[in-house]
Amino acid sequence: MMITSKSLNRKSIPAPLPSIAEDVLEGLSRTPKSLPPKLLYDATGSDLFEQITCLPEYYPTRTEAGILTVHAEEICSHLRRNVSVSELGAGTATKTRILLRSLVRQQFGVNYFPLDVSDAALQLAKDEVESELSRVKVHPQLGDFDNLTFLEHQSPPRLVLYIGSSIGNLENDAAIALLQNIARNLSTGDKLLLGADLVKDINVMHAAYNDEAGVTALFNKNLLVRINRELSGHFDPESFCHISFWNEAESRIELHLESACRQAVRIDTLDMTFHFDRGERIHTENSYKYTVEHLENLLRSGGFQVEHTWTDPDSWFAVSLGVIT
Ligand code: AVJ
Repeated sequence: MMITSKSLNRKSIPAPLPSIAEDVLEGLSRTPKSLPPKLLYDATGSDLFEQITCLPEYYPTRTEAGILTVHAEEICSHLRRNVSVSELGAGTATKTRILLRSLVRQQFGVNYFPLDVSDAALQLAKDEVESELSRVKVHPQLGDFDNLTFLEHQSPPRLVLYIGSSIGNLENDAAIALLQNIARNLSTGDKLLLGADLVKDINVMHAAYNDEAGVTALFNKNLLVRINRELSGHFDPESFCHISFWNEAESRIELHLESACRQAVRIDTLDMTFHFDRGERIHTENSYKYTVEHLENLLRSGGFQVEHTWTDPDSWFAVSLGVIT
């Protein structure tokens, strides 16, 4: 049977998350080929990303963690008592614990709602947060950012965390739309803490996505391994090269998988064969880099008023707090 976009309609799939079939079919049918970055984060991909965050070249995680550590008390002083904390794309919530530690010092208890597409990452987040911080109750939310109504169901005041420069995966319009969607599910006085990577020396940015150990290459190629497993695909990951470079005009790092030869790849579940020229690429991820001004404007376009922005001494990363007025 030929699987069409229509027969893959979300509502007809009884799985807890939509199948990746529709995204893969659409992305590989396009010219140039592309796949949505959220597909990088299956259990293996989330684990590989955790490894990336520990690489010597990958500065964003430790730079942001530094900002949160230095300014935790000050950030928490902007929050009201009994705040409900949720996090978009929480992963294993390692950095979040820095904030939660300060928060429980000022509060009786905290409800924490981490949202992620990886069940494995959520389980780890719950175990690690609850074993360290007995006054934090973790309520894992499995899903992507399409449905943010869980925010509305929390008791106000609310704090939404969208840190780690995950917003950098999104083009400007999509980033604004997401912030507006967050804002729609919040009310006056609720806040958003947004972390984003800043434009800096090109060599520093380049090295972060072309690490010596090759973990980023594995992370990128895992997308093909995932398609093989979940959609009975026949990709040979070895016949694709990890490519990553700075796109100055777009102010972003791009990740691609480049076919090392002319080849045809069948994906059984889609009943499709995709053709690749030698050197043809699949665009797998963008990682936008911002100026503080751009980041604050993004928050404003999303419907938030900027309360404060914190950066590290080198201005490599920024964490900005917005409020709904
Ligand atoms: C999780 C999107 C913030 O853009 O730096 C890291 C993803 N990709 N190395 C980033 C990523 C390759 C990461 N974000």
